[in-house]
Amino acid sequence: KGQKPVMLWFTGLSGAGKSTVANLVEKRLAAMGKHTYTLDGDNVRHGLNNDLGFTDADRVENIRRVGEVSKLMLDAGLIVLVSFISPFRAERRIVRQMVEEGEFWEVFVDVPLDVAESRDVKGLYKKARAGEIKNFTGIDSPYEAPTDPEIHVDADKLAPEEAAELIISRLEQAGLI
Ligand code: GGZ
Repeated sequence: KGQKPVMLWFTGLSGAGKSTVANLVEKRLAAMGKHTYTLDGDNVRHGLNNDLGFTDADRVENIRRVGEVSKLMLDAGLIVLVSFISPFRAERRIVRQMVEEGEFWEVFVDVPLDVAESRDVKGLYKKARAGEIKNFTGIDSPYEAPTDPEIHVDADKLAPEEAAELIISRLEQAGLI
């Protein structure tokens, strides 16, 4: 039945579950025979963006480059899953404006800061609180929550599988897959 290209732009705090949900969505899409690519810190910050850190300016540049690469992948016809904190509203808006109407879906993976911090899967919040990591999102660097996301995942209440299911069904409803 084919597919239409779309950018699924996952945004949210460290530890919110962005990559977990994005990976589950990608698995589901692959099983349906759809062509996808996932961009995240693991495959971008160690390569293309290994010159960038976590100052505001570096995060802006990180997102700008990721947006440009995602757009190329969109042009290639892929469903692109993009998973970065992308903390600044203005940067997310710039990426939205780089593509056609309806091709940018903001997916807000929403957990309260105290929940992300209490999970602290990688121990990064603890380090940030101790001052061992500077400019940590939610601690001493801002996170600007989406005001009007295409999909709002209440990741505090939904299991990752349920979140993935929600996203897949919304893509089906929109006729993109
Ligand atoms: C936030 C940091 C920081 C600081 C390292 N602030 O949970 P993780 O570990 O695996 O994901 C976080 C990742 C964030 O990188 P992004 O490229 O998504 O950020 S942005 O979109 O803002 O450019 C975290 C780790 O890198 N990390 N230092 N100071 N997250």
